Amino acid sequence: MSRRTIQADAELCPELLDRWRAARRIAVLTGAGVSAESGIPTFRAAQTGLWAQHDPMQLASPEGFAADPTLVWDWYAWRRRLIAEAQPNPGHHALARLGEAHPAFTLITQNVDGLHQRAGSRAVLELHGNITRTICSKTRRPISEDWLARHADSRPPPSPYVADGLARPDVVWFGEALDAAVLDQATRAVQACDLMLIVGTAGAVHPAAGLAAVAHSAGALLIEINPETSALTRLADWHLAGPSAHCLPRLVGALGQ
Ligand code: BJW
Repeated sequence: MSRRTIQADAELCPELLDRWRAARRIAVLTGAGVSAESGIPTFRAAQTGLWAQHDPMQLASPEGFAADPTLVWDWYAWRRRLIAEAQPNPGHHALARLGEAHPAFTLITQNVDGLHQRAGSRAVLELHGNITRTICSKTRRPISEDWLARHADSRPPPSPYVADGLARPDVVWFGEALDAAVLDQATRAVQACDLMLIVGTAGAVHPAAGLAAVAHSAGALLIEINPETSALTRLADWHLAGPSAHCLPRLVGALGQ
């Protein structure tokens, strides 16, 4: 249980806004819920989540890719198309405004869709990579769009670098390590922040979810935005119980940003 729950349309209490205005360093952790209102399915929603329809270990693990690379490539190609057609929503735009307005602001995302950047956020720490980039499965070197277009009849295309390599999305699958430099920057940001905003994540996947506990242990105020409770709600000082495309613009507007 968070210490206080505020329903989506209830008045934002002055204490929360005062604490926010007093914050010197802000860190934000976002998850799939932020992009839900852009039409991108989340992972763990009971009926519509990606993992309700597909086995995560088949589609988002090195073992799954080795077993059936075409299945995995086609699934990511479908998601890339969905993301290319999507637009950032008012939640993404509100976070971009917040980042502009605040001198010490770090946006950490688990999302691979690039919608924060398309909304104008800069220096986004992408913990789980980015679906629009493609790498070699063996060397992890980047593969160009030109190479992919020239080998579009292979699913997946071969690697330009090694004979036994294949093209794969530059995302972090289960059992794979996150980029050490990105995780280190994120960890330092949450250790140093005095306010952490956690938006649209179930808090089920580590080490990303553990960042909330790091901020909590360091004494930061935690505010969660999520229509449901999550594994992180018990750490939150405030839980704004509503969709992020509604709550984020409201909060940022109330702060005059
Ligand atoms: C709304 C909303 C609206 C809806 N507004 N909100 C410690 C404990 C236990 C296990 C582990 C541990 N440490 C590591 C592990 C293992 C594993 C793990 O965490 N397993 C758990 C699931 C049990 N972690 C890993 O394997 C990680 N790697 C690792 O630890 O490596 C160690 C290593 C070191 C050295 C060498 C080698 C290895 C890697 C994890 C990678 C996760 N990858 C994925 C796929 C990315 C690519 C892709 O997109 O296909 O990342 S899985 C998936 O989950 C994706 C997401 O980023 C991630 C988190 O999901 P998220 O964002 O929370 O989404 P949902 O759907 O779960 O939740 C959505 C939320 O939004 C809900 O709460 C809704 O209510 C809410 N919502 N509408 C606001 N409108």
